[in-house]
Amino acid sequence: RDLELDMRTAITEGQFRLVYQPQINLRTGAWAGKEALVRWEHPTRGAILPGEFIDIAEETGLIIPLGEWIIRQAIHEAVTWEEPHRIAINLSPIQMRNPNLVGVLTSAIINAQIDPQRVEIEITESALMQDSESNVEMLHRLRELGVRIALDDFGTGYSSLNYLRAFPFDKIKIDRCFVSEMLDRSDCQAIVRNVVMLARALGMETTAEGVETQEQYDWLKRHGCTEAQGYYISRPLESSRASEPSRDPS
Ligand code: G
Ligand code: G
Ligand code: MN
Ligand code: NA
Repeated sequence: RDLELDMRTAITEGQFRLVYQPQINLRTGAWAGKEALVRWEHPTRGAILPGEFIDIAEETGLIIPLGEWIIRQAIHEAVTWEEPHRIAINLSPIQMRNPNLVGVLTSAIINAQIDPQRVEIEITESALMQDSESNVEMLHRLRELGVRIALDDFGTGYSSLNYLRAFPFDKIKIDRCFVSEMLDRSDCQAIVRNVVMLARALGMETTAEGVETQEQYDWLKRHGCTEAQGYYISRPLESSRASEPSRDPS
């Protein structure tokens, strides 16, 4: 609970920063976008990963001011990059229920003069599970701004297929747990292959998460997955390095 108190001052004291993990286009080998991942540089505890503080931020409501800072910062940094890659921003389910969300995104986009098509919102299945009707309505309002919408951690929630019917996502992110085992387990491989086919049939792109080896990369490319993200392509980078020229790892 000490973390909660510390978090309240951390935003104003500038202790949060964003790192960016590249997503590569598997057809062209060029970087297509980057996912913003928040980091907390705690004055005495050192680096704290989101796994340790996002839950607390959600329980205490601090995710609202933190989430606003993340949206503004990610868009602000993305326009400084040499190449106009997409910027993917994770949204917590709590943020989805904040009526201010559309206003925050709109003003960030207008202030930075970024093409809204460069902005991609990542939401998880759990965001849709809770109070799904108003969340789907929020997704439509976000779509009206011109931003892209990705379904994150696909396959780890409940009744996933229903969400695909409820909203036309631009992209499905295939969860790391399937990708990391797909070459060793035929069940995981069948799931990845069929999610890619299903997405394509629905006119959605796919990003495989947690790609760590060339074998996984090649398999995904061969099977028509659109994009890949993971340590094999690149670890998350500082913003200043996130604008380095794209390169095909293979
Ligand atoms: O950055 P890391 O690889 O440790 O991320 C761990 C988890 O924290 C992931 O599930 C990721 O989606 C989440 N996370 C990282 N950055 C953000 C963020 O900016 N906002 C939200 N809501 N979640 C984030
Ligand atoms: O839930 P989400 O997909 O947003 O989480 C992203 C998290 O996954 C981040 O914490 C990031 O550091 C981590 N990550 C990114 N690429 C890899 C990878 O190739 N392998 C593993 N084990 N973790 C990864
Ligand atoms: Mn994500
Ligand atoms: Na994910």
